Amino acid sequence: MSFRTPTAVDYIENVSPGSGALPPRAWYASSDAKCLSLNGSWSFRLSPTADTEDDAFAEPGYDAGDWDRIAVPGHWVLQGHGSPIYTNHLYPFPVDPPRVPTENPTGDHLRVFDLPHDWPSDGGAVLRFDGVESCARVWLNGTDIGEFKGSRLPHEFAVGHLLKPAGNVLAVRVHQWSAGSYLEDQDQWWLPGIFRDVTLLHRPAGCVADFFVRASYDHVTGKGTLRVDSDVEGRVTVSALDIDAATGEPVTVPVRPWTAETPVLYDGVLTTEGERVPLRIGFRTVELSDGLIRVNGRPVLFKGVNRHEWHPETGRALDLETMREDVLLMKRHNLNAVRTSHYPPHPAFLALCDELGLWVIDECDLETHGFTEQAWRDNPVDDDRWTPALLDRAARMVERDKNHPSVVVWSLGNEAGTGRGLTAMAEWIRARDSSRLLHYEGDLTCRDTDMYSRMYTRHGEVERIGRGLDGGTLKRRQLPFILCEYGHAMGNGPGGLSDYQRIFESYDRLQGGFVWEWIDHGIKDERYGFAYGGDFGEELHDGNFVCDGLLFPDRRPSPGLVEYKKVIEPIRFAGEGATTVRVTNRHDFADLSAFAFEWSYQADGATIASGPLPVPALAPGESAEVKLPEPPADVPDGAETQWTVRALLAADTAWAPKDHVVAWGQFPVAARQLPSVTQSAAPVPGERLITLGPATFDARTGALRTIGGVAVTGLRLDVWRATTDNDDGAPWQPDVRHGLVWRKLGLHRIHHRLDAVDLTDDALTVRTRVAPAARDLALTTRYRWSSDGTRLRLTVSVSPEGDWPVPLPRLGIRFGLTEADRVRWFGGGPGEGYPDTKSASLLCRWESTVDDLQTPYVRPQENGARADVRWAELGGLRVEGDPEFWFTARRWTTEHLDAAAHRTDLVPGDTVWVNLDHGQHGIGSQSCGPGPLPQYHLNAGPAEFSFVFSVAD
Ligand code: IPT
Repeated sequence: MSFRTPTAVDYIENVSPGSGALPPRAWYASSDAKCLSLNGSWSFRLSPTADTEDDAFAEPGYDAGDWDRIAVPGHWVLQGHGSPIYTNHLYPFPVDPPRVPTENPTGDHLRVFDLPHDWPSDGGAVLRFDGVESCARVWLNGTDIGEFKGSRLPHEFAVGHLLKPAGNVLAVRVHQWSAGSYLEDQDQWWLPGIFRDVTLLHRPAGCVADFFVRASYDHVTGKGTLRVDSDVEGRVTVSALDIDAATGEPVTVPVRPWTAETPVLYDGVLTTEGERVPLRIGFRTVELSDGLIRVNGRPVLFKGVNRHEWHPETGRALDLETMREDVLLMKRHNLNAVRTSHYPPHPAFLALCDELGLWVIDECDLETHGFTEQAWRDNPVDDDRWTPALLDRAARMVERDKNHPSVVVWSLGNEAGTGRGLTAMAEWIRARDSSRLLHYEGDLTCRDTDMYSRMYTRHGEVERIGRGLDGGTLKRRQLPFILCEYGHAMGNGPGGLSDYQRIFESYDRLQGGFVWEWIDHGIKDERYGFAYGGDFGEELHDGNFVCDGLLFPDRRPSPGLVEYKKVIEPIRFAGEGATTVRVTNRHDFADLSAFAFEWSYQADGATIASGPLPVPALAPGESAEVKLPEPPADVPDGAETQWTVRALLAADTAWAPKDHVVAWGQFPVAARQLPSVTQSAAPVPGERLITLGPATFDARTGALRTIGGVAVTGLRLDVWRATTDNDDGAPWQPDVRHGLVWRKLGLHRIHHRLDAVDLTDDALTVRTRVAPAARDLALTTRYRWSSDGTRLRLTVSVSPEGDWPVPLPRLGIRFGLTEADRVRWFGGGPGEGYPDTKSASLLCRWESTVDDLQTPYVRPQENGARADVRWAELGGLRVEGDPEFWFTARRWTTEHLDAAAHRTDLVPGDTVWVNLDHGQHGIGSQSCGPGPLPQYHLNAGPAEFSFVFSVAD
């Protein structure tokens, strides 16, 4: 005898995309047909399995009085019912497609609604779900109208015949797991629920069903051709272009083209017998020609980012303001492209990309990454039974989004291996829409694609690809190259962006890339501030790998975004001596007429003069030598001087106000004079203390005690940093993972042996041997103190003993100060910078509090170093560097920082710990890519560096 799952729930494990839904079509808001949002508070009941409860709740009259309430759109696991699960590529259930676990959290959603009084009694109606994870079954007024899968895709049902003026009962049963889950193995939280809008649309007789706006641009003639194909005949009008044409009829007129830099949209109307539909038309032509991706005849360089939909409180249920904020932040940080990793976003996001100007790679809701664990055996994309589901997903994306000018590339999905299903999707898409290009990364032969795309490829290989030396299939060799993911922005980093950009700009074949990723998917959490994988007791999880964005979860830009903005700025300044600056317009389409330029002149970091800089309205790609004014005469003697030039918006734009800084450059004039201290004071030994100039030292150990009365504790050599995610690296990285080796060597538990305290006429010298237990490696370290009576100079000399197999994390000194709060410095700022992340570090005088120096990485780790610091003042002390140094100050020790798992673990102590570093190891991108390039390694070798301490004014 055998028992079976009741047939009523068979649809969950069925490979078919669903039943009952209408064919996919364009997503639009009608000008005149009524619609009713069904978003809001719904009744909700959660069951542990798909069949715990029967479907009686769908019947009119059912009493759901004792149910909970839930916000729609929303995810129930973020509203107190069950918990979120985070896995990168592992399926959080046994892999046995298309079967799913018996434990299948199932949310019954119920909403009773009346039609508005003015809802027309004629015509039909459509019920639209914009996104439900992962499988839903729907009843209206007790009638089962169908079920569907495809979480981030719209599904519509014809419901006109079922509607009543009042008391309509909409019942939706949502299952967390379904056959569809096998196609949705994206690296993100598993978040079940009705997470996008639910809308009832009136469909008047003679209304528009589906339509396709085809608006191309001929860059030779300057004319655009518009043709709107519509299932229902009608007329198309565009008043600004004097267009009044029948649907299906092409019209060619002079137009201004749409580009991401110049997003010109023409308002039009599609009128059928029953409805008017507003159109926002952008004329542009996307093509692959001569091996390059061209828009309107010109190759484009993608300066992109991968965007998942994320809000720290509502997950993937985003409101319009949040979507707009994303686009504004992207534009303000010089991004020009977005890959909608790894599913089509809420359609309103694409409308914002049309309006504000971003190139979009629209990616299908498809990833089967977990099959890599079984060498891709049983991969649904290579199994014909799944092909209808794949084609359904492709069609739902293309039909929904086909009228967005910003969408220039369709992507088949992400990390789904290879297979016939992908080819079938590509063939369908090409047949339906030949006006865009195709992307898929997972197939090295590029069988189905128009571009060779890779992820996390190291710099050297990208350069070889740029030179065309990478081999591959004949087809691949003829294609342009993009990095659909690079620069893994997990924690501190990514490093090496400027080096990538240099390579992209050197070879035509390289058409840019998309940094991984836009925002940390941290979940707002009372316990931790922001939670990540494992914080909800998941049996399988991938920790903070879900926090790898250029924005913190609360959308504050991280230093990575500031760095990226600088690296990709569309206007470049190069200093040519001190009298001229070379300005290059690196836009692909726009001239420089929208920008104002200014110069300023700094002496020791303080601006002493500034003014406008006349720059011609250079065409894209053009450069000009621009004369700088006479430098100011009243420069203090011996001051370090420099020019700073900036490009600002000359007027308000749709995405930033006038004076928003788009690009800048700095050029040194007079070099810095290094601090010098005459060694005139002699150390004076006392019973317990030695006095030297303004300082006292412990007579036995030679340890510094005070400078000018300011207590200084624990000053000594420091080589350890709280390893970053990029130091620790990802397990699959082939290269040495420095963070692991550092810890294995014991660099976090190093001993300082005191060998000698020597007093001479002009110095106090302390000799030590700095080494970890169990190792024969050491850094012989000498601290030499001298003074002119008021200033105190420390020279640290370090020589490595033994064979150091890896670079050092950092090399410098650390010490503790009490009562330090405000910090002033002359050096790089305002934010942090490390050897391969300091392009955006602006040389200037800065001020901050110690707290504001901290970068709030969701998982605490090394952060906050200011680069190229000449001098810094805090806690009553001033320190000058010979040479410049890296400056860090925090209210906890490196050991505390290293031990912390969340920001809430960091508890300020009484002491401010200061690190003055001669060197820092680079950051790189090894949390999912290559480590720092060799030129950013802090190799162990003999080193000497000095600091001059004095009492701050
Ligand atoms: C790559 C994925 O495409 C992306 O979704 C994300 O997981 C990213 O890595 C890492 O954060 S896949 C990786 C194994 C190269």
